[in-house]
Amino acid sequence: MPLARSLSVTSLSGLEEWDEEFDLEDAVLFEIAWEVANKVGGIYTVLQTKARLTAEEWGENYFLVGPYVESNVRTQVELIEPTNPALKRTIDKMNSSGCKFAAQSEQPSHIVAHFHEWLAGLGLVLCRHRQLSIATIFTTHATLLGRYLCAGNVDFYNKLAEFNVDKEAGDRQIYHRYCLERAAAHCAHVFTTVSQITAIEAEFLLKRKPDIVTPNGLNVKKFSAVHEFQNLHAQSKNRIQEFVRGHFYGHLDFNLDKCLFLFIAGRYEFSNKGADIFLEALARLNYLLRVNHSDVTVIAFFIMPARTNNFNVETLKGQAVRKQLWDTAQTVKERFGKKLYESLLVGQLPDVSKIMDKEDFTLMKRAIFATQRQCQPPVCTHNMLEDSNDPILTSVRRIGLFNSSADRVKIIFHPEFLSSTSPLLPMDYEEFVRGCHLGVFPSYYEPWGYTPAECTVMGIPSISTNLSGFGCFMEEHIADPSAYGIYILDRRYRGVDESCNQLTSFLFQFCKQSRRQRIIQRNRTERLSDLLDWKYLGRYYISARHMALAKAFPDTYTYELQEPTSTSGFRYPRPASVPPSPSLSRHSSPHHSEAEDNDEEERYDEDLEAEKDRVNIRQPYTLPFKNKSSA
Ligand code: G6P
Ligand code: 1S3
Repeated sequence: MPLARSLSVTSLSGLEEWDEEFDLEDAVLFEIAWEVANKVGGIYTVLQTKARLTAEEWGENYFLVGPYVESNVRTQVELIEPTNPALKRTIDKMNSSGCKFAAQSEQPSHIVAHFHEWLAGLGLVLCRHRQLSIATIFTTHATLLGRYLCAGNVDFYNKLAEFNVDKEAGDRQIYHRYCLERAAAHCAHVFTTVSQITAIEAEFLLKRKPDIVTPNGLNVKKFSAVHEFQNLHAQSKNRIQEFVRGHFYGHLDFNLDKCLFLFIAGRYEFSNKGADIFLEALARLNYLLRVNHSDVTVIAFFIMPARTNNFNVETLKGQAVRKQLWDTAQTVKERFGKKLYESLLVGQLPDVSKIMDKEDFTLMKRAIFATQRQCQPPVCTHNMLEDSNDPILTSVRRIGLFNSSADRVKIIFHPEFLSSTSPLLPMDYEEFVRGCHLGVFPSYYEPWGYTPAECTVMGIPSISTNLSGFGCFMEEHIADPSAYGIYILDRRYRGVDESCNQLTSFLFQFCKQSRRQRIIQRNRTERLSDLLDWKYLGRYYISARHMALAKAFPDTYTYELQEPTSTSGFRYPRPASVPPSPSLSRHSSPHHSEAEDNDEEERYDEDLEAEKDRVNIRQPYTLPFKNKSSA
């Protein structure tokens, strides 16, 4: 079915509006990436979360093309016959003669092909080389050279203009891949990156300035009641606490109710993702909490996959011991309840000194005996294949955080992505994040950074940096990010040691918050989620496609360049109950009463919602794009 749509078009700043009839008739959109139904990293999340919005616009003319991985196809793909006859013939032809992107022979009038990352870039280069009549877009989610240079010991951002890119790529033996990436960027009708910071990087390393920045969004799940996500936090936190009870059996000498759960998660790039400075800051935090006699205990989780040989025995034993204690308590409780019931039946109050007999005590003593432990609770939950060279474990050995009783900061390294079927910590990633108090992502190289964005939409505060696309985006859109639980670490203008001190200070301030302050802060964090919704951010992708169509088919489409600048868009003002002094703005005002705070926050919420509607943050959106025929 040809698609004809009428969209109401509004500029980002909300200043200009016009209605434009345009139709994509027989236009077809292909998005091609290695991570289509194939989870490797963040690109999978981009495609998976954006799919619904794109399908709403393109309907059955939207196709995702990715690698055929049998296990993924079985779990993530529903096999169907294409309804479009031209496409069916094309696929049949490809199947029978090997993979030739057969668009030449069966071409609908207007094709947009959007390629993600260098791995898919070859297709784009071939499309242009073979002069196919296709509008092409290339999005880079990180540059190859940027990633490699940052992982080494290089002052990357200050040296951007000076790198001899060919030599650097050659030295790292990635010249062929680098050439492919650069060729795709240059061949594309429209070149995009996921953030301003990566746009600058691309301009220097790939030698083309991106035409438009396409920030990453998420599918935001809105709850009708504000307290619902807070309840989810409490439920998930209980489950993490259960795990901690098992992991620290025999050493549970800290108050779980005063225990804060911090975490870092993602691809295991030790310094690019900032695990190095997080560990250093934890060591400093441990010192501060100890000298200040704090009753807070911090448990920092590292969820980064590494090569392992499954869970280690001590960790599994911890959960088994916990389970055994639980079962013992249930058995004694049942025996106790039965005796109590029988006593009441004959009209007597039980003799409390006799209600538990010798057998009960033996059961309990045996269970307690099982919690005796000679070793410290393990830092790592798995048997690591490269234990002695592992960067996290090497750092832990250096800073000496071995989960001892005296330490206020404990470390748990879980070198595998989380799963709800795990015998150890049976939670999926989303549940785990909801149960934590703070996500810590002090990345040095992070073109976007989905992890802090995911925290935000779940109402969990996070630390990111001004070298990450997400951190810069939030800095631009929020007047006082830390008041909303968005802590942005300065890694751009400070040395490593200074950044580490700043990170320590963020962590220490966070530990000093009361439960009430944390609850208020989570409410504020969650308010930011509209900003990260594809409903809002999808407009940049729409714009990129229109731009590409107009460049490839100038006789049919026109596109008036009106690039939206994020600064001209929506900006969250400082929350109501935060005092104006920046030095005090990290917490909600301690001198306000709870009732005053709540009233102010509610009034603020109403104003904020009205403002979001005024600048059209929630509406479907497209840019000035015309079909020549309808112009
Ligand atoms: C949510 C729940 C509260 C709970 C609180 C714990 O807000 O609705 O019932 O007390 O979480 O917060 P905390 O920051 O201490 O985990
Ligand atoms: C890249 O994945 P990464 O973790 O290697 O793409 C992601 C999606 O655009 C982005 O969020 C991340 O910063 C990049 O680094």
